[in-house]
Amino acid sequence: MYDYLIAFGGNVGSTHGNPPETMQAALQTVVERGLRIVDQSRIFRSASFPDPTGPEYANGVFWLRDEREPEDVLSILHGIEADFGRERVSRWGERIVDLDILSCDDLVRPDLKTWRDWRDLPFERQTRETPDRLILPHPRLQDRAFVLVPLMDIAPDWRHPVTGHTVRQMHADLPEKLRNDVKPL
Ligand code: A4P
Ligand code: MG
Repeated sequence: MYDYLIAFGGNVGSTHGNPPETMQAALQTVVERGLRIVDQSRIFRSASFPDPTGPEYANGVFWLRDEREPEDVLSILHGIEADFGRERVSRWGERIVDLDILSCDDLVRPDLKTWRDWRDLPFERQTRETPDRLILPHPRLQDRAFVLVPLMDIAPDWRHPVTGHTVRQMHADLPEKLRNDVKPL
């Protein structure tokens, strides 16, 4: 059995309603596809990153327990994104629902060097380059208030397998302005 932390977010409405309603529907679909949610955060709203003038996001995280391998879980999540009508138009573009694997136990994939290369990618290249394979833990986890604030609801003591930092520490290390921008609905 693996313990997964998954992030979800979206800033475009769908047939299910506005972004928060769409996130609720996506969670229901995760369960319908046979994935077992052990715990989930509240849903939060936050300004669009990196351009705060874009439509506001709804974000949250959940904890899954599953025997499937990370690649198989990711392909189930991608199937849900596709069914919700997400089109990958641009890097960090608007999206109906984005489902990212934040972590799977303490696995580091594909290897430590590749993980570090993605984690240390300069911001300008982050906006252009997308990994073509699964990177674990998610290389932007420590930077994203819209991930760390919801993680404080369900996994404050989870420890990053490379840095050794807990969610609580990563959250405390964020600039206060970023943290305060992520508000419960
Ligand atoms: N991939 C590699 N590792 C992973 C992983 N751990 N989980 C690959 C999921 N996918 C992973 O992903 C592109 C490819 O990355 C996948 O095909 C997979 O093989 P994607 O989800 O299409 O890319 P993305 O979502 O545009 O980028 P990424 O890196 O997930 O960025 P973020 O950080 O999710 O940024 N502002 C607010 N307020 N809230 C948001 O949720 N989200 C984004 C997207 C930008 N701004 C936001 C939010
Ligand atoms: Mg994503």
